[in-house]
Amino acid sequence: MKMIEGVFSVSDAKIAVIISRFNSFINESLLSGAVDTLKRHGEIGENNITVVRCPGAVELPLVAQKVAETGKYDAIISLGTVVRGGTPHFDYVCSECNKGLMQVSLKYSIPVAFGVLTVDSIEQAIERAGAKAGNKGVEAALSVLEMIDVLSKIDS
Ligand code: INI
Repeated sequence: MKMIEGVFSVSDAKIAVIISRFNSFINESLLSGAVDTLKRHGEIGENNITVVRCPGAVELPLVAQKVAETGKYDAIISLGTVVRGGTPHFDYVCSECNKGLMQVSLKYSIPVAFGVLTVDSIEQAIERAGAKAGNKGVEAALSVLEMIDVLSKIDS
């Protein structure tokens, strides 16, 4: 049996982290978690990490597409927070953001992690941004590290 699986240390990889400004106080914690994970688990140097900011979760797919088009990055981590309100707006924002990011990943064959919190309340967001329910930015970073390695092993 042949098994292909990824490890987390991909020190030569170039990563773009795209982060939305909406609910920025939560997103900054996701960013800290993601960058810390890229450095300590991925052994990636600061020079190989680029952070790009955009207004909201709706804009993440277009930014991801522009970043992917450059061909300069091995993976993209998208970070944001969408909090449910009293209207269907939440559903549109989440679904368009998620679909758009997935399209970029498949079109350019690079990992695009969905580090976007989709929650019912700010409390739930805080819990998932470094408190009792972990940190979605860490999870997103670990996923791209593993994916970069497994995709390169499939190629070789
Ligand atoms: N953007 C978010 O990232 N999170 C939200 O919770 C949110 N809400 O609730 O409206 C949100 N809206 C802005 C949206 O992402 C776009 O920036 C805006 O619609 C302009 O295109």
